[in-house]
Formats: sequence, C-alpha cells, structure tokens
Amino acid sequence: MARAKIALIGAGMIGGTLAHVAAREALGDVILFDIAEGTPQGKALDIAEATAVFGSDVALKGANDYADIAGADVCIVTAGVPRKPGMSRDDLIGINLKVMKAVGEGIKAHAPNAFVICITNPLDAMVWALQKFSGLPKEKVVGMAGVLDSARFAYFLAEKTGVSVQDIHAWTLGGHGDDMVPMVRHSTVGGLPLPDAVKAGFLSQDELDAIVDRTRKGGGEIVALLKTGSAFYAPAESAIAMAKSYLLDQKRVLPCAVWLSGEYGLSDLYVGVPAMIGAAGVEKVIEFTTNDEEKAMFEKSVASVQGLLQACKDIDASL
Ligand code: TXD
Repeated sequence: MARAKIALIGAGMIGGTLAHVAAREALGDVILFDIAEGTPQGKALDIAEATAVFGSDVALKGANDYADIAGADVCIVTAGVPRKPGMSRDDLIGINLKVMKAVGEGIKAHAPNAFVICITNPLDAMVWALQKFSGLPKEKVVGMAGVLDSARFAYFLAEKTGVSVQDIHAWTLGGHGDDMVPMVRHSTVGGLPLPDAVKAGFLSQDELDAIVDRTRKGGGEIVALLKTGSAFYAPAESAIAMAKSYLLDQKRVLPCAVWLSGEYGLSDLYVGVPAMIGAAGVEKVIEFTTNDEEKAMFEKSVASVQGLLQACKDIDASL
C-alpha cells in the first residue's frame, strides 16, 4: 500500500514540528509548503537527514508551489501571520483571511480529497474561512484547539494531583479563547469526575479553580515566556493526534472545532466540541449534557466565536 501523503501548509514553528513528528512516527511522506523560499526546503532536508538516524522510511520535500501538495491525504494549515504590536484583532483577521483564501484555493485545486486541519488563529473563524474557500465537505475540514486546551488542562491536573497524565481525561469545549469552557464535571482523575476528586482529596477546590483559570490562559502563559512567538510542541502533537485518527481510522473522540448543524442547539458555525474522527472525517459529534452554569459558559464562548465570524464575514464582503 502506498504511503500516506501529508501536506503541511506553513513551515514555521508549528509546521516544522509537525514535519518532525510526522516523520518520526512514519505517518507518511511529508510536503512542507510555505511562501517563504528556502525555509520549507531547509527544514524538509534537515528532517530528511534525521530519518537516517531514527530510521523512518518516509520522504520529505519543501515546496513553494501548490502543485506539490497534489493528492495529499491530510493537509494541516498553520500559514498566517501572528498578531504584532499595534495590530488590531480585525487587522489580523483581514490578513489571515486572505491567507486562508489562497490556501483554500490551493487545496481545492490540488488536494480536494484531503482531511484538512486548520491551526491558524483566530482558530474558530479561520477554519470557517478555510472550509468556505476550499469548498471541501464540512466533515473533512476541522480546527485544532480543543486537543491542545484539554491537554493543558490534563497536564495541570496531573502536575497537581500526582496522578499519571495517562489516567487523566480532561475536556474543554467552546471557542479557542479565554472564555473556553473547561468541563469540570466531565473531566476525570483516575476515573473520578473532578468534583469527586476534590472530595477524595486529590486537590482542593481552590486549586481546581486556579487550574481552570490557568487552562483558559494557557496560550498567553507560553507567549509571555517565549516573548517571540507562541506554543508549538503541544499544538503540533495535538494536530498529529487528529491526523492519525483520520489516517488510521482510529475513531478517537477528540475535542475539535467542527461544523455544527443542530448539535448543542447551534448551526452554521465551527465551534469546539467532542467529535469522533475516522476515515470519513468527522463521523459523529458527541453532545455532552450541560447544567445551567456550563450552558451559560458555553453560550458566552459561542458568542465570542460568533463575533469573530461576523468580523470575518464583514471583511470578506468588502474584499
Ligand atoms: O490551538 C491553536 N489553534 C493554536 C494556534 C496554538 C498555537 C498557535 N496557533 C496559531 O498557529 C498561531 O497564532 C498562528 O496563527 C499559527 C501558526 O503558528 P506558528 O508558530 O507556526 O507561526 P509561524 O512560525 O509564524 O509560521 C507561520 C508560517 C510562516 O512560515 C509564514 O511564512 C507562513 O506561515 N505563511 C504562509 N504560508 C503559506 N501561504 C501563505 N499565504 C502564508 N503566509 C504566511
């Protein structure tokens, strides 16, 4: 059987890490695409040379031409510009919207059968734009944020309780912003829902509240430390988990930004919810039961996503 082909659109910090992890895990041949000349070629060659050390039989190639992504099974999109000082949220949306247009058209022309994972921020709006511009089926275009946000939540819980990260299952719902919703009742430590874990003495309520807050601000914490960029190891691993579930038809249930048509009482937008990812793309959306407090937090987060989306639609109409 032929090896899978993985196209990485954007060869920056996350793109390069994605290429490294995909090659190490021998997930498939990798095309690293960027508008910058030399960067994708240099990173692809560097990692290709490393395959001789870690022993993966995969090919890597850097590209500046969309023709090279032809027939890709998976496209992971990190292309875009970060927010710089003095740039408003709408400035960023305007620039990255144009990038999504170019990327969407490139995917439509050369890799229309791919499973597409968007990472570019502002995530919930950019995945909407990517689906629109690529015209690919909605179940084949998803956004990565929930796996990362939930991983942060799980890591903080593991660090505080001393329980292995492998025995912690944490969930966040909603948009990829500070009002995301860490789902306390649905997240477990050693099988105990967090309120029970508090009762059992694994952590105090104050510690749990602090972890929920730190999870919400997890991206900013890394930016403040790095000073010149945002997180890239955990985001790359998160997108690889999604790509793997698709390529290997694992049917994992992962929190992803997916197109909703009635689930959670919402339609016609992308927002983070648990979804089963298999060979057909998004095969099922899992609807968590929510109490009044969780519902209110989810609605607040969705309102932020709707605000972003409206800004996107307004800019798109004036392009
Ligand atoms: O959870 C999440 N979704 C995120 C999102 C977590 C962390 C970071 N998140 C966002 O991912 C971040 O705000 C950025 O929007 C993306 C990519 O982050 P990365 O750290 O990889 O950014 P870089 O290093 O700036 O890389 C972006 C690359 C860079 O090499 C540019 O030359 C390229 O994108 N770029 C383009 N490539 C192709 N086509 C076009 N038009 C283009 N424009 C820029």
